[in-house]
Amino acid sequence: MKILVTGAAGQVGTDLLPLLVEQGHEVTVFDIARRPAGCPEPVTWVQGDITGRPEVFDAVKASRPDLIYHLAAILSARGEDMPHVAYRVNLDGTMNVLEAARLFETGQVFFASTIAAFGPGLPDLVPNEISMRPTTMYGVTKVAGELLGEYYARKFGLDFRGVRFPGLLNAGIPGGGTSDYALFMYVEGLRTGSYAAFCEPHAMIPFMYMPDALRAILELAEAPREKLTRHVYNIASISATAEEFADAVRARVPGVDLTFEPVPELQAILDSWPRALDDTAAREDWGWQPEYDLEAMSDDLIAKVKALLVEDAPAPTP
Ligand code: AKB
Repeated sequence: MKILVTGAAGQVGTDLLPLLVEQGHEVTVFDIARRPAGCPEPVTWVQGDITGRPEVFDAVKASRPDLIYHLAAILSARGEDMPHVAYRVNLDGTMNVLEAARLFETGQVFFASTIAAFGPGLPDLVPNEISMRPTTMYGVTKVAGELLGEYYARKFGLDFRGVRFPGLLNAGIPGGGTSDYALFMYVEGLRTGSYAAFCEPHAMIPFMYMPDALRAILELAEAPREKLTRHVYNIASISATAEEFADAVRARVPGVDLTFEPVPELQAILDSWPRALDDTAAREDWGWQPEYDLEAMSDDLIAKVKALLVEDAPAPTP
């Protein structure tokens, strides 16, 4: 397939690209960032701004993708620092992608939605369909993105699909998310031996290990359309408190010093998000099944972060 990935230099895209290349797809990237050193060779990298309609149209026109993975976004914490930029990147960017897909007849658009599309006051286990009244600019733009995609599906027959990602953990460095405290416990814990999390120990939101998230993306894209009863799905795997994450790291990294220095604005964002998602619809419609719980993820992630730290270590002087 011909695939275009927007925002491919981000946390999800960085791990998705090698998988797509390995599967033999012809991959084009559209990202504001320059091509990074480790980008797989066959990928065509177009540096551009998702808010610039002509640039997006040109990239889609030139690459004529069968499928667009639309990952470009400003995440929650950064979005609160610059709400106008978040609005433009997340909402105008999504509109540009949908319109390009319509004009140049892209078969399918995958949309990265999020737990942040939900707002406060919901049940502990949040179902796929429920009132969505987020309180962050990131959440507002993601709900609007879901609705725009559904509009394009209804009005123009676009095959629009998406998942609501929990906080994601992988060995890379995330950028601007409020869920990042969990990953920093692993990365900073291993790198420097200590980390002070910006949340309360009892903070609890849904999380997922990146290999599960990537499988969800690929499996949903491949699912037969007639099996899908909606466009956007909750997916879930790990729901643990920040203290439980800290304990999982402490059990594996002797002597690590993990503490909590809550930042009220960030804790308020976490408090506005679901504690856990009900992913029954994804399980029933396309067989979604996570593989990693907190323990399995911690074992695997710690090994991966350690390997990266060895790779990045300065070469010993002769
Ligand atoms: C964030 O923290 O903003 C993201 C998300 C939960 O979508 N990781």
